[in-house]
Amino acid sequence: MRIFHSETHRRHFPQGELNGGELVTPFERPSRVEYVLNRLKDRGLTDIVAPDAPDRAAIAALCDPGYLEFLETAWDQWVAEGFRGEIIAASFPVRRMQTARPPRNIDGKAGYYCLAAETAITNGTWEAALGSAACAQSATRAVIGGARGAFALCRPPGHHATADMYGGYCFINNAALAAEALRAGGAGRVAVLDIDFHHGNGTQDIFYARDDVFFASLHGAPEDAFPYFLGYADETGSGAGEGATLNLPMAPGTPYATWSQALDTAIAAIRAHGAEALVVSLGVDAYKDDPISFFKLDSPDFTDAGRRIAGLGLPTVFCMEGGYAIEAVGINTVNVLEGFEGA
Ligand code: 6XA
Ligand code: ZN
Repeated sequence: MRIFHSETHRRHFPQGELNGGELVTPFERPSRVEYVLNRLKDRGLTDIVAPDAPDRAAIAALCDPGYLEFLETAWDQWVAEGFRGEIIAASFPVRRMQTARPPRNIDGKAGYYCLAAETAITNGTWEAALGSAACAQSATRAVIGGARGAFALCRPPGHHATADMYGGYCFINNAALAAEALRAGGAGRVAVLDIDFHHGNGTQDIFYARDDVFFASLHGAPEDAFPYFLGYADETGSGAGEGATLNLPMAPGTPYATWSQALDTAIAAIRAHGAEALVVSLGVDAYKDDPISFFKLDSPDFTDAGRRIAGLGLPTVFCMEGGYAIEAVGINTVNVLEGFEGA
């Protein structure tokens, strides 16, 4: 399997994440990638290459122009304003406020374009997000070119990012870029299968009213888990997209026996939808020892999940999302890929 990895991810390394009222070292940190790379190499998956330059036009087609301009210029504006810390949004356009008027002030603008305050922006965040997007784009190109599967080792991740908001460690929605590129590459219908512990609110939002991109997500129930405000089972799509969103929220303590049934449900729905290509939002934070999640998957379960996904028989782009049990992140990620390859 061809693997795409950009060194640029290192440029995004905020020092602080707002967690439980403290500023802690972010769970989403550069070393995650090293663990995945080391495990890939240990297992003989050594076809690891740098992506092509990002396709900026495709990113512009996916995202709101004001949002992209914000991401690209935020750090310089923040520094020019005289702020000394990292960009952490603190004011948001919530219920009964103005949601269509981005402020001029950079502190206000950050809140306008942010959906969750744990995620800091620093010098280099934009470049890292572009490099991450480039990995997804190059992996998709490989699949369009005939590969059965390709792995984009995306960092920062993407599935919480909407067309105009960052948060949950995400800035550009890599899985959505991949899905759009697969469509443009000739697939009539595409599916995004999100197995990260957290609901892929950004991906759902981007495709909610469309029937050409099916979205299925297995995740911690919104009553109990980030991102809290989306991912209920009764969100099924709107307009032409009615029926093309499938949410499978699960309770704290969910074991693989239950999770794998949900996976089979998602797989059956993807088959029924007639998808010709697949994007997997590959987070491994459903792992039992993940520090910020509450499912109980063990490492061999990820191999089994990869095998089941391969059963769809679809050309597949894997995009890295979350997973924070640092040493197990490499094992669990590569287990999914090996399960897929071996099937
Ligand atoms: C914020 C938790 C963000 C979780 C991000 C993630 N308290 N998403 O892993 O998949
Ligand atoms: Zn996650």
